[in-house]
Amino acid sequence: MSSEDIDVVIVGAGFAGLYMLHSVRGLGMSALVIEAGEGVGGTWYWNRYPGARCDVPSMEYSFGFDDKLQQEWEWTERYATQPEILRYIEHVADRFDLRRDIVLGRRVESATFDDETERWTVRTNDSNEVKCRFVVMATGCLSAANLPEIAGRDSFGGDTYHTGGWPHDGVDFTNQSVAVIGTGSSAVQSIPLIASQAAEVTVFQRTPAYAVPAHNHDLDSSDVAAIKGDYRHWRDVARRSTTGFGGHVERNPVGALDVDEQQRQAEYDRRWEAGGLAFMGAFNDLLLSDESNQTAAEYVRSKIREQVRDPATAEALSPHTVIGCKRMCVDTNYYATFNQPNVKLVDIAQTPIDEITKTGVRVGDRRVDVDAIIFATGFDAMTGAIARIDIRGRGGQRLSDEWAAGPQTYLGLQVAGFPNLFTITGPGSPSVLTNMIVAIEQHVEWISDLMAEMIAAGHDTVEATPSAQQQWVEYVNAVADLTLFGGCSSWYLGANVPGKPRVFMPLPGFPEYKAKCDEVAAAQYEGFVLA
Ligand code: NA7
Repeated sequence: MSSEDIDVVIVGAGFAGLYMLHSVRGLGMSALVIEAGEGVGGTWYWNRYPGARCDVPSMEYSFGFDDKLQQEWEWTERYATQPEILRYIEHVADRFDLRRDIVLGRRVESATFDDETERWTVRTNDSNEVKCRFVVMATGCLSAANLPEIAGRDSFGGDTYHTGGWPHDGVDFTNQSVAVIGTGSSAVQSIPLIASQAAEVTVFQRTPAYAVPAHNHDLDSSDVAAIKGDYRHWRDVARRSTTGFGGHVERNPVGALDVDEQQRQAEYDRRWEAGGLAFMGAFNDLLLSDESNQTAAEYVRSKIREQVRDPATAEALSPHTVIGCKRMCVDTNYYATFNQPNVKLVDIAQTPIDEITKTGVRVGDRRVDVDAIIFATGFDAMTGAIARIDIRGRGGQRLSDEWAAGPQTYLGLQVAGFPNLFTITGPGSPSVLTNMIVAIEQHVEWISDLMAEMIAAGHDTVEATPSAQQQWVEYVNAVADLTLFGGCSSWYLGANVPGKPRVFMPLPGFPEYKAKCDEVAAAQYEGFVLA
Protein backbone atom coordinates (compact mmCIF):
# COMPACT_ATOMS: atom_id res chain seq x y z
CA MET A 1 0.00 0.00 0.00
CA SER A 2 2.98 2.27 0.18
CA SER A 3 3.47 2.36 -3.58
CA GLU A 4 3.45 5.89 -4.93
CA ASP A 5 2.47 5.12 -8.43
CA ILE A 6 -0.52 2.85 -8.82
CA ASP A 7 -2.58 3.30 -11.96
CA VAL A 8 -5.87 2.02 -10.57
CA VAL A 9 -7.23 1.52 -7.08
CA ILE A 10 -10.30 -0.70 -7.01
CA VAL A 11 -12.47 -0.65 -3.91
CA GLY A 12 -14.00 -4.06 -3.22
CA ALA A 13 -13.07 -7.64 -4.11
CA GLY A 14 -16.43 -9.01 -5.13
CA PHE A 15 -17.37 -10.02 -8.66
CA ALA A 16 -16.90 -6.44 -9.91
CA GLY A 17 -13.55 -5.76 -8.26
CA LEU A 18 -12.03 -9.05 -9.36
CA TYR A 19 -13.00 -8.68 -13.00
CA MET A 20 -11.90 -5.03 -12.99
CA LEU A 21 -8.49 -6.06 -11.69
CA HIS A 22 -8.16 -8.76 -14.34
CA SER A 23 -9.16 -6.31 -17.07
CA VAL A 24 -6.84 -3.45 -16.15
CA ARG A 25 -3.94 -5.85 -15.87
CA GLY A 26 -4.69 -6.74 -19.47
CA LEU A 27 -4.11 -3.08 -20.35
CA GLY A 28 -0.66 -3.23 -18.76
CA MET A 29 -1.71 -1.03 -15.84
CA SER A 30 -0.81 -1.54 -12.20
CA ALA A 31 -3.75 -2.02 -9.87
CA LEU A 32 -4.56 -2.59 -6.24
CA VAL A 33 -7.82 -3.90 -4.84
CA ILE A 34 -8.67 -2.84 -1.29
CA GLU A 35 -11.23 -5.04 0.44
CA ALA A 36 -12.79 -4.66 3.89
CA GLY A 37 -13.49 -8.38 4.33
CA GLU A 38 -10.87 -10.90 5.31
CA GLY A 39 -11.52 -12.74 2.07
CA VAL A 40 -12.67 -12.10 -1.49
CA GLY A 41 -16.32 -12.47 -2.48
CA GLY A 42 -18.10 -9.23 -1.54
CA THR A 43 -21.80 -9.95 -1.02
CA TRP A 44 -21.05 -13.66 -0.99
CA TYR A 45 -18.36 -13.25 1.63
CA TRP A 46 -20.68 -11.47 4.09
CA ASN A 47 -24.14 -12.98 3.53
CA ARG A 48 -23.76 -16.38 5.17
CA TYR A 49 -27.18 -16.64 6.78
CA PRO A 50 -28.97 -20.01 6.64
CA GLY A 51 -30.44 -20.61 3.18
CA ALA A 52 -28.50 -17.82 1.46
CA ARG A 53 -28.45 -18.46 -2.25
CA CYS A 54 -28.77 -16.53 -5.46
CA ASP A 55 -32.17 -16.33 -7.12
CA VAL A 56 -30.67 -16.00 -10.59
CA PRO A 57 -29.88 -19.47 -12.00
CA SER A 58 -26.25 -20.47 -11.44
CA MET A 59 -25.48 -21.15 -15.11
CA GLU A 60 -26.24 -17.47 -15.68
CA TYR A 61 -25.06 -15.94 -12.40
CA SER A 62 -21.41 -16.51 -13.30
CA PHE A 63 -18.76 -14.87 -15.46
CA GLY A 64 -19.08 -15.21 -19.21
CA PHE A 65 -15.87 -13.36 -20.15
CA ASP A 66 -13.68 -16.46 -20.22
CA ASP A 67 -14.88 -19.50 -22.08
CA LYS A 68 -12.47 -21.93 -20.42
CA LEU A 69 -13.67 -20.79 -16.99
CA GLN A 70 -17.33 -21.28 -17.84
CA GLN A 71 -16.67 -24.63 -19.51
CA GLU A 72 -14.67 -26.03 -16.62
CA TRP A 73 -16.65 -24.82 -13.62
CA GLU A 74 -19.38 -27.25 -12.52
CA TRP A 75 -22.45 -25.77 -10.84
CA THR A 76 -24.41 -28.34 -8.89
CA GLU A 77 -27.84 -26.74 -8.40
CA ARG A 78 -30.27 -24.63 -10.38
CA TYR A 79 -29.79 -21.87 -7.77
CA ALA A 80 -26.34 -21.87 -6.22
CA THR A 81 -25.90 -21.62 -2.46
CA GLN A 82 -23.73 -18.94 -0.89
CA PRO A 83 -20.90 -21.41 -0.11
CA GLU A 84 -20.84 -22.63 -3.71
CA ILE A 85 -20.77 -19.08 -5.11
CA LEU A 86 -18.01 -18.13 -2.68
CA ARG A 87 -15.98 -21.20 -3.80
CA TYR A 88 -16.47 -20.06 -7.39
CA ILE A 89 -15.25 -16.52 -6.64
CA GLU A 90 -12.23 -17.89 -4.78
CA HIS A 91 -11.54 -20.14 -7.75
CA VAL A 92 -11.67 -17.10 -10.06
CA ALA A 93 -9.25 -15.21 -7.80
CA ASP A 94 -6.78 -18.12 -7.91
CA ARG A 95 -7.25 -19.01 -11.54
CA PHE A 96 -6.39 -15.49 -12.73
CA ASP A 97 -3.71 -15.03 -10.05
CA LEU A 98 -5.55 -12.02 -8.66
CA ARG A 99 -4.70 -12.29 -4.97
CA ARG A 100 -1.22 -10.75 -5.25
CA ASP A 101 -2.85 -7.36 -5.96
CA ILE A 102 -5.55 -7.54 -3.29
CA VAL A 103 -5.21 -6.28 0.27
CA LEU A 104 -7.79 -7.71 2.66
CA GLY A 105 -9.15 -6.49 5.97
CA ARG A 106 -8.83 -2.78 5.19
CA ARG A 107 -11.72 -0.45 4.72
CA VAL A 108 -11.39 2.57 2.45
CA GLU A 109 -12.35 5.67 4.41
CA SER A 110 -11.61 8.46 1.98
CA ALA A 111 -10.64 9.24 -1.59
CA THR A 112 -9.45 12.76 -2.40
CA PHE A 113 -8.67 14.24 -5.80
CA ASP A 114 -5.75 16.65 -6.08
CA ASP A 115 -6.51 19.30 -8.73
CA GLU A 116 -2.86 20.01 -9.38
CA THR A 117 -1.39 16.57 -9.72
CA GLU A 118 -4.65 15.06 -11.00
CA ARG A 119 -4.08 12.06 -8.76
CA TRP A 120 -6.35 10.51 -6.16
CA THR A 121 -5.25 9.71 -2.63
CA VAL A 122 -7.09 6.75 -1.17
CA ARG A 123 -6.91 6.27 2.60
CA THR A 124 -7.83 3.23 4.65
CA ASN A 125 -9.01 2.76 8.23
CA ASP A 126 -5.51 1.73 9.32
CA SER A 127 -4.11 5.10 8.19
CA ASN A 128 -2.44 3.77 5.09
CA GLU A 129 -2.72 5.67 1.86
CA VAL A 130 -2.06 5.12 -1.78
CA LYS A 131 -1.93 7.55 -4.67
CA CYS A 132 -3.41 6.60 -7.99
CA ARG A 133 -4.71 7.85 -11.29
CA PHE A 134 -8.05 6.05 -11.39
CA VAL A 135 -10.41 4.93 -8.64
CA VAL A 136 -13.04 2.31 -9.37
CA MET A 137 -15.78 1.86 -6.81
CA ALA A 138 -16.63 -1.84 -6.99
CA THR A 139 -18.41 -1.54 -3.68
CA GLY A 140 -21.62 -3.42 -4.47
CA CYS A 141 -25.24 -2.32 -4.44
CA LEU A 142 -26.28 -4.22 -1.30
CA SER A 143 -23.27 -4.05 0.97
CA ALA A 144 -23.97 -1.32 3.53
CA ALA A 145 -26.16 -2.94 6.20
CA ASN A 146 -29.35 -1.17 7.25
CA LEU A 147 -29.64 -1.63 11.00
CA PRO A 148 -32.80 0.19 12.09
CA GLU A 149 -32.64 2.66 14.95
CA ILE A 150 -35.16 0.93 17.20
CA ALA A 151 -35.29 2.27 20.76
CA GLY A 152 -33.32 0.10 23.16
CA ARG A 153 -31.67 -1.86 20.34
CA ASP A 154 -28.36 -2.07 22.12
CA SER A 155 -29.86 -3.00 25.48
CA PHE A 156 -30.86 -6.50 24.35
CA GLY A 157 -29.22 -9.14 26.53
CA GLY A 158 -29.15 -11.95 23.95
CA ASP A 159 -27.37 -12.32 20.64
CA THR A 160 -28.17 -10.12 17.63
CA TYR A 161 -27.33 -10.77 14.01
CA HIS A 162 -27.71 -8.94 10.71
CA THR A 163 -28.17 -11.31 7.78
CA GLY A 164 -25.54 -9.37 5.84
CA GLY A 165 -22.85 -9.93 8.47
CA TRP A 166 -23.47 -13.50 9.53
CA PRO A 167 -20.90 -15.37 11.72
CA HIS A 168 -18.62 -17.59 9.65
CA ASP A 169 -19.09 -20.59 11.90
CA GLY A 170 -22.87 -20.46 11.63
CA VAL A 171 -25.30 -20.18 14.53
CA ASP A 172 -27.03 -23.02 16.35
CA PHE A 173 -30.56 -21.94 17.29
CA THR A 174 -31.54 -25.29 18.82
CA ASN A 175 -33.89 -24.78 21.79
CA GLN A 176 -33.83 -21.01 21.28
CA SER A 177 -36.59 -18.46 20.78
CA VAL A 178 -35.69 -16.28 17.86
CA ALA A 179 -37.10 -12.99 16.56
CA VAL A 180 -36.69 -12.18 12.88
CA ILE A 181 -37.26 -8.57 11.90
CA GLY A 182 -37.96 -8.08 8.18
CA THR A 183 -39.54 -10.15 5.45
CA GLY A 184 -37.43 -9.43 2.33
CA SER A 185 -35.39 -11.99 0.37
CA SER A 186 -32.94 -12.70 3.20
CA ALA A 187 -35.78 -13.39 5.64
CA VAL A 188 -37.74 -15.44 3.10
CA GLN A 189 -34.69 -17.63 2.47
CA SER A 190 -33.62 -18.02 6.08
CA ILE A 191 -36.89 -18.31 8.05
CA PRO A 192 -37.75 -21.87 6.90
CA LEU A 193 -34.31 -23.13 7.96
CA ILE A 194 -34.23 -21.22 11.24
CA ALA A 195 -37.74 -22.48 12.02
CA SER A 196 -36.66 -26.07 11.41
CA GLN A 197 -34.07 -25.69 14.16
CA ALA A 198 -35.27 -23.13 16.71
CA ALA A 199 -37.84 -23.83 19.40
CA GLU A 200 -39.81 -20.73 18.46
CA VAL A 201 -39.59 -18.15 15.74
CA THR A 202 -41.47 -14.85 15.79
CA VAL A 203 -41.41 -12.91 12.53
CA PHE A 204 -41.97 -9.14 12.70
CA GLN A 205 -43.38 -8.08 9.35
CA ARG A 206 -43.69 -4.45 8.26
CA THR A 207 -44.51 -5.16 4.60
CA PRO A 208 -45.42 -8.61 3.28
CA ALA A 209 -43.35 -9.83 0.34
CA TYR A 210 -44.45 -11.46 -2.90
CA ALA A 211 -42.58 -14.73 -3.18
CA VAL A 212 -42.61 -17.15 -6.10
CA PRO A 213 -41.43 -20.74 -5.65
CA ALA A 214 -37.82 -21.56 -6.51
CA HIS A 215 -38.37 -25.21 -7.39
CA ASN A 216 -34.65 -25.58 -6.88
CA HIS A 217 -33.10 -28.88 -8.00
CA ASP A 218 -29.79 -30.50 -8.79
CA LEU A 219 -28.61 -29.69 -12.27
CA ASP A 220 -29.00 -32.41 -14.81
CA SER A 221 -25.70 -33.20 -16.55
CA SER A 222 -27.29 -33.38 -19.99
CA ASP A 223 -28.92 -29.94 -19.51
CA VAL A 224 -25.57 -28.52 -18.42
CA ALA A 225 -23.82 -30.08 -21.41
CA ALA A 226 -26.41 -28.59 -23.74
CA ILE A 227 -25.85 -25.10 -22.31
CA LYS A 228 -22.08 -25.45 -22.34
CA GLY A 229 -22.18 -26.67 -25.93
CA ASP A 230 -23.61 -23.32 -26.91
CA TYR A 231 -22.59 -21.16 -23.92
CA ARG A 232 -21.48 -18.10 -25.87
CA HIS A 233 -24.73 -17.84 -27.75
CA TRP A 234 -26.65 -18.56 -24.56
CA ARG A 235 -24.91 -15.67 -22.79
CA ASP A 236 -25.56 -13.38 -25.77
CA VAL A 237 -29.26 -14.14 -25.61
CA ALA A 238 -29.24 -13.33 -21.87
CA ARG A 239 -27.47 -10.01 -22.54
CA ARG A 240 -30.21 -9.09 -24.98
CA SER A 241 -32.94 -9.69 -22.43
CA THR A 242 -34.33 -6.81 -20.34
CA THR A 243 -33.00 -8.27 -17.11
CA GLY A 244 -29.74 -9.77 -18.39
CA PHE A 245 -30.85 -13.32 -17.72
CA GLY A 246 -33.52 -15.78 -18.68
CA GLY A 247 -33.20 -14.75 -22.31
CA HIS A 248 -33.85 -18.37 -23.26
CA VAL A 249 -37.08 -18.39 -21.22
CA GLU A 250 -39.90 -17.43 -23.46
CA ARG A 251 -41.30 -13.98 -22.73
CA ASN A 252 -44.95 -13.65 -23.43
CA PRO A 253 -45.37 -10.79 -25.91
CA VAL A 254 -48.98 -10.00 -24.94
CA GLY A 255 -50.56 -7.97 -22.17
CA ALA A 256 -52.34 -9.62 -19.25
CA LEU A 257 -55.70 -8.20 -20.31
CA ASP A 258 -55.28 -9.24 -23.95
CA VAL A 259 -56.22 -12.79 -23.01
CA ASP A 260 -59.25 -14.19 -21.22
CA GLU A 261 -59.32 -15.24 -17.58
CA GLN A 262 -58.73 -18.91 -18.35
CA GLN A 263 -55.69 -18.25 -20.56
CA ARG A 264 -54.31 -15.86 -17.98
CA GLN A 265 -54.60 -18.42 -15.20
CA ALA A 266 -53.00 -21.06 -17.39
CA GLU A 267 -50.02 -18.79 -18.09
CA TYR A 268 -49.54 -17.97 -14.40
CA ASP A 269 -49.91 -21.66 -13.50
CA ARG A 270 -47.26 -22.62 -16.04
CA ARG A 271 -44.81 -20.03 -14.69
CA TRP A 272 -45.58 -20.91 -11.06
CA GLU A 273 -44.82 -24.55 -11.82
CA ALA A 274 -41.55 -23.63 -13.56
CA GLY A 275 -40.54 -21.46 -10.60
CA GLY A 276 -38.29 -18.44 -10.36
CA LEU A 277 -38.37 -14.80 -11.35
CA ALA A 278 -39.54 -15.60 -14.90
CA PHE A 279 -43.00 -15.46 -13.35
CA MET A 280 -42.99 -11.72 -14.07
CA GLY A 281 -42.46 -12.47 -17.78
CA ALA A 282 -45.94 -14.00 -17.93
CA PHE A 283 -47.23 -10.86 -19.67
CA ASN A 284 -45.43 -7.91 -21.20
CA ASP A 285 -47.21 -5.17 -19.25
CA LEU A 286 -47.06 -6.36 -15.66
CA LEU A 287 -44.83 -3.45 -14.67
CA LEU A 288 -46.57 -0.95 -16.93
CA SER A 289 -50.29 -1.36 -16.28
CA ASP A 290 -51.80 -1.29 -12.84
CA GLU A 291 -54.76 -3.39 -13.91
CA SER A 292 -52.56 -6.06 -15.47
CA ASN A 293 -50.31 -6.01 -12.44
CA GLN A 294 -53.27 -6.68 -10.16
CA THR A 295 -54.01 -9.94 -11.99
CA ALA A 296 -50.53 -11.25 -11.13
CA ALA A 297 -50.75 -9.89 -7.58
CA GLU A 298 -54.09 -11.62 -7.00
CA TYR A 299 -52.73 -14.86 -8.45
CA VAL A 300 -49.88 -14.86 -5.90
CA ARG A 301 -52.29 -13.99 -3.09
CA SER A 302 -54.43 -16.98 -4.08
CA LYS A 303 -51.31 -19.16 -3.86
CA ILE A 304 -50.54 -17.79 -0.38
CA ARG A 305 -54.08 -18.70 0.71
CA GLU A 306 -53.53 -22.22 -0.66
CA GLN A 307 -50.29 -22.66 1.26
CA VAL A 308 -51.12 -21.06 4.62
CA ARG A 309 -53.80 -22.86 6.62
CA ASP A 310 -54.80 -20.11 9.06
CA PRO A 311 -56.85 -17.54 7.07
CA ALA A 312 -55.81 -14.61 9.28
CA THR A 313 -52.11 -15.44 8.88
CA ALA A 314 -52.59 -15.96 5.14
CA GLU A 315 -54.21 -12.55 4.87
CA ALA A 316 -51.46 -10.91 6.93
CA LEU A 317 -48.83 -12.48 4.65
CA SER A 318 -50.63 -11.26 1.53
CA PRO A 319 -49.24 -8.06 0.01
CA HIS A 320 -51.61 -5.56 -1.53
CA THR A 321 -48.92 -3.44 -3.18
CA VAL A 322 -47.85 -3.48 -6.83
CA ILE A 323 -46.21 -6.83 -7.52
CA GLY A 324 -42.62 -6.43 -8.74
CA CYS A 325 -42.15 -2.84 -7.57
CA LYS A 326 -40.13 -4.31 -4.70
CA ARG A 327 -37.57 -6.97 -5.45
CA MET A 328 -39.54 -10.23 -5.78
CA CYS A 329 -38.53 -13.04 -3.47
CA VAL A 330 -37.90 -16.59 -4.59
CA ASP A 331 -38.81 -19.06 -1.87
CA THR A 332 -38.51 -22.62 -0.72
CA ASN A 333 -41.22 -23.43 1.85
CA TYR A 334 -41.51 -19.84 3.08
CA TYR A 335 -45.29 -19.59 3.28
CA ALA A 336 -45.74 -23.20 4.45
CA THR A 337 -43.38 -22.51 7.35
CA PHE A 338 -46.15 -20.37 8.91
CA ASN A 339 -48.21 -23.56 9.36
CA GLN A 340 -45.69 -24.80 11.91
CA PRO A 341 -46.83 -24.41 15.51
CA ASN A 342 -43.47 -22.86 16.52
CA VAL A 343 -43.74 -19.99 14.03
CA LYS A 344 -45.67 -16.77 14.77
CA LEU A 345 -46.22 -13.71 12.64
CA VAL A 346 -46.47 -10.25 14.20
CA ASP A 347 -47.83 -7.67 11.80
CA ILE A 348 -46.13 -4.35 12.51
CA ALA A 349 -47.48 -2.50 9.47
CA GLN A 350 -49.68 -0.23 11.57
CA THR A 351 -47.86 -0.37 14.91
CA PRO A 352 -44.07 -0.38 14.55
CA ILE A 353 -41.81 -2.05 17.08
CA ASP A 354 -41.84 0.24 20.14
CA GLU A 355 -38.64 -0.97 21.66
CA ILE A 356 -36.14 -3.70 22.07
CA THR A 357 -35.76 -4.55 25.73
CA LYS A 358 -33.18 -6.55 27.62
CA THR A 359 -35.27 -9.68 27.04
CA GLY A 360 -36.95 -9.19 23.70
CA VAL A 361 -39.17 -7.09 21.48
CA ARG A 362 -42.15 -4.97 22.48
CA VAL A 363 -44.95 -3.92 20.13
CA GLY A 364 -47.65 -2.06 22.04
CA ASP A 365 -48.80 -4.34 24.86
CA ARG A 366 -47.27 -7.37 23.27
CA ARG A 367 -43.91 -8.48 24.62
CA VAL A 368 -42.03 -11.27 22.89
CA ASP A 369 -39.12 -12.58 24.92
CA VAL A 370 -36.40 -14.16 22.80
CA ASP A 371 -32.87 -15.50 23.03
CA ALA A 372 -31.73 -13.98 19.74
CA ILE A 373 -32.78 -11.25 17.33
CA ILE A 374 -32.07 -11.47 13.62
CA PHE A 375 -32.15 -8.23 11.69
CA ALA A 376 -33.12 -9.22 8.14
CA THR A 377 -33.56 -5.52 7.52
CA GLY A 378 -31.65 -5.15 4.29
CA PHE A 379 -29.24 -2.51 3.09
CA ASP A 380 -28.70 1.16 2.43
CA ALA A 381 -28.86 0.11 -1.20
CA MET A 382 -26.93 1.40 -4.21
CA THR A 383 -25.52 4.55 -2.62
CA GLY A 384 -24.82 3.39 0.96
CA ALA A 385 -21.37 1.87 0.45
CA ILE A 386 -20.21 4.83 -1.64
CA ALA A 387 -21.70 7.46 0.69
CA ARG A 388 -19.93 5.94 3.69
CA ILE A 389 -16.58 6.87 2.08
CA ASP A 390 -15.50 10.51 2.25
CA ILE A 391 -15.04 11.14 -1.48
CA ARG A 392 -13.87 14.59 -2.57
CA GLY A 393 -13.47 15.61 -6.19
CA ARG A 394 -12.45 18.82 -7.93
CA GLY A 395 -12.17 21.82 -5.62
CA GLY A 396 -12.73 19.59 -2.60
CA GLN A 397 -16.43 19.06 -3.40
CA ARG A 398 -17.90 16.16 -1.48
CA LEU A 399 -19.79 13.41 -3.24
CA SER A 400 -22.17 13.22 -0.28
CA ASP A 401 -23.10 16.88 -0.87
CA GLU A 402 -23.56 16.34 -4.60
CA TRP A 403 -25.88 13.45 -3.82
CA ALA A 404 -27.71 15.08 -0.91
CA ALA A 405 -30.97 15.19 -2.89
CA GLY A 406 -30.39 11.80 -4.49
CA PRO A 407 -27.64 10.27 -6.61
CA GLN A 408 -26.65 12.03 -9.83
CA THR A 409 -24.51 10.21 -12.38
CA TYR A 410 -23.84 10.03 -16.07
CA LEU A 411 -24.71 6.49 -17.24
CA GLY A 412 -24.32 5.25 -13.66
CA LEU A 413 -20.59 5.24 -14.41
CA GLN A 414 -19.28 8.66 -13.42
CA VAL A 415 -20.17 11.78 -11.47
CA ALA A 416 -19.43 15.25 -12.85
CA GLY A 417 -16.63 16.90 -10.87
CA PHE A 418 -15.02 13.58 -9.94
CA PRO A 419 -12.48 12.90 -12.71
CA ASN A 420 -11.20 9.35 -13.24
CA LEU A 421 -13.58 7.97 -10.61
CA PHE A 422 -15.91 5.22 -11.79
CA THR A 423 -18.83 3.47 -10.14
CA ILE A 424 -19.51 -0.10 -11.24
CA THR A 425 -23.26 -0.73 -11.40
CA GLY A 426 -23.82 2.73 -9.95
CA PRO A 427 -27.20 4.43 -9.57
CA GLY A 428 -28.57 5.43 -12.97
CA SER A 429 -27.55 2.12 -14.54
CA PRO A 430 -29.62 -1.12 -14.73
CA SER A 431 -27.60 -2.80 -11.94
CA VAL A 432 -30.00 -4.41 -9.46
CA LEU A 433 -32.80 -4.76 -12.02
CA THR A 434 -30.60 -7.18 -13.95
CA ASN A 435 -28.45 -10.21 -13.44
CA MET A 436 -25.66 -8.39 -11.57
CA ILE A 437 -22.89 -10.35 -13.28
CA VAL A 438 -24.04 -9.27 -16.73
CA ALA A 439 -24.27 -5.65 -15.55
CA ILE A 440 -20.82 -5.88 -13.94
CA GLU A 441 -19.18 -7.38 -17.02
CA GLN A 442 -20.65 -4.69 -19.26
CA HIS A 443 -19.42 -1.91 -16.96
CA VAL A 444 -15.94 -3.36 -16.47
CA GLU A 445 -15.50 -3.86 -20.21
CA TRP A 446 -16.79 -0.37 -21.01
CA ILE A 447 -14.48 1.26 -18.43
CA SER A 448 -11.51 -0.81 -19.63
CA ASP A 449 -12.16 0.20 -23.24
CA LEU A 450 -12.25 3.83 -22.17
CA MET A 451 -8.99 3.47 -20.26
CA ALA A 452 -7.38 1.82 -23.31
CA GLU A 453 -8.55 4.72 -25.46
CA MET A 454 -7.08 7.20 -22.96
CA ILE A 455 -3.74 5.39 -22.96
CA ALA A 456 -3.68 5.35 -26.77
CA ALA A 457 -4.59 9.04 -27.08
CA GLY A 458 -2.43 10.21 -24.17
CA HIS A 459 -5.32 11.55 -22.11
CA ASP A 460 -4.83 12.05 -18.39
CA THR A 461 -8.37 12.54 -17.20
CA VAL A 462 -11.95 11.68 -18.10
CA GLU A 463 -14.88 13.46 -16.55
CA ALA A 464 -18.61 13.54 -17.17
CA THR A 465 -19.98 16.96 -18.09
CA PRO A 466 -22.64 18.45 -15.80
CA SER A 467 -25.06 18.83 -18.72
CA ALA A 468 -24.70 15.20 -19.86
CA GLN A 469 -25.26 14.16 -16.26
CA GLN A 470 -28.32 16.36 -15.90
CA GLN A 471 -29.87 14.96 -19.09
CA TRP A 472 -29.11 11.42 -17.96
CA VAL A 473 -30.75 11.92 -14.56
CA GLU A 474 -33.85 13.30 -16.31
CA TYR A 475 -33.88 10.34 -18.70
CA VAL A 476 -33.63 7.78 -15.87
CA ASN A 477 -36.51 9.48 -14.04
CA ALA A 478 -38.59 9.60 -17.22
CA VAL A 479 -38.09 5.87 -17.82
CA ALA A 480 -38.94 5.07 -14.19
CA ASP A 481 -42.10 7.19 -14.54
CA LEU A 482 -43.29 4.95 -17.38
CA THR A 483 -43.31 1.99 -15.03
CA LEU A 484 -45.05 0.97 -11.83
CA PHE A 485 -41.77 0.90 -9.89
CA GLY A 486 -42.84 3.92 -7.86
CA GLY A 487 -45.82 2.00 -6.50
CA CYS A 488 -44.31 0.92 -3.19
CA SER A 489 -41.75 1.94 -0.60
CA SER A 490 -38.84 -0.05 -1.96
CA TRP A 491 -35.09 0.14 -1.48
CA TYR A 492 -34.89 0.94 -5.21
CA LEU A 493 -36.31 4.29 -4.09
CA GLY A 494 -34.29 4.56 -0.90
CA ALA A 495 -37.54 4.29 1.05
CA ASN A 496 -36.23 1.70 3.52
CA VAL A 497 -33.72 4.07 5.09
CA PRO A 498 -35.21 6.91 7.15
CA GLY A 499 -34.20 10.31 5.77
CA LYS A 500 -32.80 8.97 2.48
CA PRO A 501 -34.06 11.01 -0.52
CA ARG A 502 -36.71 9.17 -2.52
CA VAL A 503 -35.27 8.82 -6.00
CA PHE A 504 -35.64 5.77 -8.20
CA MET A 505 -32.02 4.68 -8.53
CA PRO A 506 -31.69 1.85 -11.07
CA LEU A 507 -32.60 2.10 -14.76
CA PRO A 508 -34.98 -0.48 -16.23
CA GLY A 509 -33.96 -2.06 -19.56
CA PHE A 510 -30.48 -3.56 -19.93
CA PRO A 511 -30.19 -3.86 -23.75
CA GLU A 512 -31.27 -0.27 -24.39
CA TYR A 513 -28.83 0.93 -21.75
CA LYS A 514 -25.97 -1.08 -23.23
CA ALA A 515 -26.76 0.30 -26.67
CA LYS A 516 -26.59 3.84 -25.25
CA CYS A 517 -23.20 3.16 -23.62
CA ASP A 518 -21.88 1.77 -26.93
CA GLU A 519 -23.26 4.79 -28.78
CA VAL A 520 -21.54 7.19 -26.35
CA ALA A 521 -18.22 5.37 -26.81
CA ALA A 522 -18.57 5.36 -30.61
CA ALA A 523 -19.21 9.13 -30.54
CA GLN A 524 -15.77 9.77 -28.97
CA TYR A 525 -17.22 9.44 -25.49
CA GLU A 526 -19.91 12.00 -25.93
CA GLY A 527 -20.82 13.68 -22.64
CA PHE A 528 -17.34 13.14 -21.19
CA VAL A 529 -14.38 15.50 -21.34
CA LEU A 530 -11.14 13.69 -22.10
CA ALA A 531 -8.18 15.91 -21.32
P1 NA7 B 1 -34.79 -6.17 1.91
O1 NA7 B 1 -35.34 -6.79 0.70
O2 NA7 B 1 -34.54 -4.70 1.88
O3 NA7 B 1 -35.75 -6.53 3.13
C1 NA7 B 1 -35.60 -5.90 4.37
C2 NA7 B 1 -36.80 -6.18 5.21
O4 NA7 B 1 -36.62 -5.56 6.47
C3 NA7 B 1 -38.08 -5.63 4.62
O5 NA7 B 1 -39.12 -6.52 4.87
C4 NA7 B 1 -38.25 -4.34 5.40
O6 NA7 B 1 -39.57 -3.89 5.48
C5 NA7 B 1 -37.76 -4.76 6.75
N1 NA7 B 1 -37.37 -3.63 7.59
C6 NA7 B 1 -36.42 -2.69 7.33
N2 NA7 B 1 -36.35 -1.81 8.33
C7 NA7 B 1 -37.30 -2.18 9.24
C8 NA7 B 1 -37.73 -1.67 10.48
N3 NA7 B 1 -37.19 -0.56 10.99
N4 NA7 B 1 -38.72 -2.31 11.13
C9 NA7 B 1 -39.26 -3.42 10.61
N5 NA7 B 1 -38.91 -3.95 9.43
C10 NA7 B 1 -37.94 -3.34 8.76
O7 NA7 B 1 -33.39 -6.83 2.32
P2 NA7 B 1 -32.94 -8.35 2.15
O8 NA7 B 1 -31.65 -8.50 2.83
O9 NA7 B 1 -34.02 -9.27 2.51
O10 NA7 B 1 -32.76 -8.49 0.60
C11 NA7 B 1 -31.91 -7.61 -0.10
C12 NA7 B 1 -31.77 -8.03 -1.51
O11 NA7 B 1 -30.87 -9.12 -1.59
C13 NA7 B 1 -32.98 -8.55 -2.18
O12 NA7 B 1 -33.82 -7.57 -2.61
C14 NA7 B 1 -32.41 -9.37 -3.30
O13 NA7 B 1 -32.02 -8.53 -4.37
C15 NA7 B 1 -31.22 -9.96 -2.70
P3 NA7 B 1 -40.14 -2.83 4.39
O14 NA7 B 1 -40.35 -3.63 3.14
O15 NA7 B 1 -39.06 -1.78 4.20
O16 NA7 B 1 -41.37 -2.30 4.98
